[in-house]
Amino acid sequence: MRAAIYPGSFDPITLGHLDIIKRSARVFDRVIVAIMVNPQKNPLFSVEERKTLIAQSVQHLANVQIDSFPGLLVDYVRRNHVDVIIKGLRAVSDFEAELQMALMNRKLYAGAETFFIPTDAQYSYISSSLVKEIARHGGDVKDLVPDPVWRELRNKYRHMS
Ligand code: COD
Repeated sequence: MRAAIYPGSFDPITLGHLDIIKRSARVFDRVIVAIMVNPQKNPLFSVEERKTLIAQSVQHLANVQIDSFPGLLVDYVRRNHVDVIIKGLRAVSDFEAELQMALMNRKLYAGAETFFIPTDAQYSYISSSLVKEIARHGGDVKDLVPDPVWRELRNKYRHMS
């Protein structure tokens, strides 16, 4: 049984994230989507809201589970016997930061192997922060996020088209 973890902030989950989850679920026996809780960030959605939105978006994927964790990713990986850390890559700029984290995670725990999955080109420009900015200013993000997230953003920003 090969288990992978896909860690992130997921504030909120986007179609780019969902594509990486779907493709990982085809390769690994079990995929854990883990919301890594960073107390220094000021998220739009609470951890519980993010969990619910991810659960609604992946309900058709039987081997995907959702969790949250407030500590170091490598501690979660070690404790839960996870084989692989999945990261999505959109651009060279992602690669620089992700490579640094992959090397640091492996330094902290030699069992932490990171696999990179390139974004699907149609989602390469999507980020949670741009989605939030567009929604906050009333723009439509329907083509960028799963339907449950779109509905929730409309609730939060009622003037959105
Ligand atoms: N297409 C494909 N992949 C995408 C897309 C897209 N459109 N958008 C984002 N992604 C990828 C990102 O590259 C990332 O791999 C993943 O999806 C999650 O993205 P975000 O933005 O939700 O999450 P981040 O980048 O804020 O997550 C950073 C972590 C939470 C993973 C990191 O900070 C972490 O591991 N924190 C835990 C504490 C820790 O261990 N720190 C030491 C790290 S060395």
